[in-house]
Amino acid sequence: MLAEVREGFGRTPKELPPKYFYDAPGSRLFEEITRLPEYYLTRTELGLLKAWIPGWLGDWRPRSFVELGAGSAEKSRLVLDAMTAENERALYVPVDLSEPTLDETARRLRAEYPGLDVAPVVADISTNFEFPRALPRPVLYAFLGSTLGNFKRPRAVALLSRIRKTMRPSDRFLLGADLKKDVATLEAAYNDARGVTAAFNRNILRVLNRELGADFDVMAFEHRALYDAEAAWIEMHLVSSRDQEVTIPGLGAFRFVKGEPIRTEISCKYDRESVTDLFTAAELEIEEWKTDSENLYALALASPSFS
Ligand code: AVJ
Repeated sequence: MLAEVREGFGRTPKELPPKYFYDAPGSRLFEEITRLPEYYLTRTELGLLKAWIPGWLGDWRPRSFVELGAGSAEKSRLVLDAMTAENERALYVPVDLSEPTLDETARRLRAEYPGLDVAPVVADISTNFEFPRALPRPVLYAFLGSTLGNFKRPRAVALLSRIRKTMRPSDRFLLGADLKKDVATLEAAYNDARGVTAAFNRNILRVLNRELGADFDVMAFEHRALYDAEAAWIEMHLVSSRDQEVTIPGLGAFRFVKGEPIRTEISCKYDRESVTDLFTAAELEIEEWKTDSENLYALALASPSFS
């Protein structure tokens, strides 16, 4: 963590990796975000999963489900229901950064689904983590919630390629992707009226204070979220509300001038063309592309391409 913060704070503007949002309070704040009226992503994705998963998994019966960034696995139940519908045994491999979250998820799901084997993997998917290979086939890999959007193109392609390398012809990859749309709708989703996203954003400074002994004055940074239409991503910033100095033990002192931002997150927005571009670079091809009636969000189901 210290090395990553050193690297991010060496840039202009300063940056922090978004994975550090999700300590226990941060994960609770994120859950709260998913229920906000402005944050259409989670409920729209859930609607799409409800509409399409039973049909997709009825014709093609996966025996393993590997989910990246599984978290509390709420949306995963739709897939698990379909996999265990005919009393078949199934294997669920939730992959997440947070061991306590995974333990809790595994405990609950084992109690709820008697036919399900749960084999959680604690891993940071943004690094060179190796996907498990010896799994009952076919395998459904999924990366939901539009979390791929936290990665710029090279790292998104690298992650997809690592998944692709473990895929056999009968395996599939399911992606949830937030779509490009009008700026007002996008910015409102990251600037909610109740200020939950602001609290979520600032929480990353509390994480640095606790984990690294830094001395951020958390309330001296303002939340900001802006859509960059050219890059097609939302950027979240924490903007220094005055000239100030922050000390991070092991890294030294950092000066902030009034108005200076720390970029804490990018959240890429997609269309069918940009998803196809990422998939093609990773040797994946779209088999199904489904959007909601308002074109807010998409599910893409992909197979390995052999060209
Ligand atoms: C979990 C990364 C998909 O980018 O929409 C929510 C995180 N940040 N509100 C997103 C988030 C601010 C979320 N992802």
